[in-house]
Amino acid sequence: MIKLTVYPAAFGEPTASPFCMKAMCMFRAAGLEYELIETPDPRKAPKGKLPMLEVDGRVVADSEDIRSIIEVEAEIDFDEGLSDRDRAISRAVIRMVEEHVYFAIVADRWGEDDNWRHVREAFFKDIPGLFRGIVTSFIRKQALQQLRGQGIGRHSPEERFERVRRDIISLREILADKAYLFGDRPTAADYSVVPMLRAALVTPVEKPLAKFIRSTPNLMNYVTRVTDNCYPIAN
Ligand SMILES: N[C@@H](CCC(=O)N[C@@H](CS)C(=O)NCC(=O)O)C(=O)O
Repeated sequence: MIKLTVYPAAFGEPTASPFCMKAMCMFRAAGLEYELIETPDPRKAPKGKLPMLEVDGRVVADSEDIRSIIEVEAEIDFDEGLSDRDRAISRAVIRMVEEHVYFAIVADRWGEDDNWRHVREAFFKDIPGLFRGIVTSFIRKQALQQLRGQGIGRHSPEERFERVRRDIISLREILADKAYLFGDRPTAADYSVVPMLRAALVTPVEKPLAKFIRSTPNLMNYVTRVTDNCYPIAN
């Protein structure tokens, strides 16, 4: 049995992580059986991040490699029927949301004090009260250092929003009036983009990024469509 390890639910989402959500959507789309394991602690994962997958004695880190495993195991191609050009755009879109939009969301959540209070409560509630303050301050500091290293942490909230606003406009234009990013059926990019848009939307204290997504009707309808049709069905 394939085992998928993800973060537990948070902020009304089945898992706290958009990458874990992407993996769960891909499993649903592939119709593959798997055992879901939840942990708040990613330290045992090969790259210290989740999701992580275990199959035939192998441990696979990273949702991109998990995608490849799912496609091989289920003998499917999530992007079947897409032209080479659309496959290339799909890859670029996935990179944009996972390597740019994602970090803007992390900055909104971990960098801003109003959201950080909620993040600390939601993600670290199992740490005993006595240590929680010290441990979570340390983890937050590390996260903020990573944001500086990545680059987005060097921008002000206003600059950050302006950069990510252009990404959302790109998504709006690629989607246009289609049901899914590349036509009338979901493909790999949808499993990556919608968990990321939802992560912005469910961030407890609403930031300009979420407001902008909310004010974009085709994207909001798309989020609802993908959630209804591609998210794992609750037990
Ligand atoms: N490229 C990875 C990114 C996964 C990722 O960033 N996961 C985050 C949660 S959303 C994580 O586990 N972070 C822990 C850490 O950075 O310490 C993927 O696609 O799976």
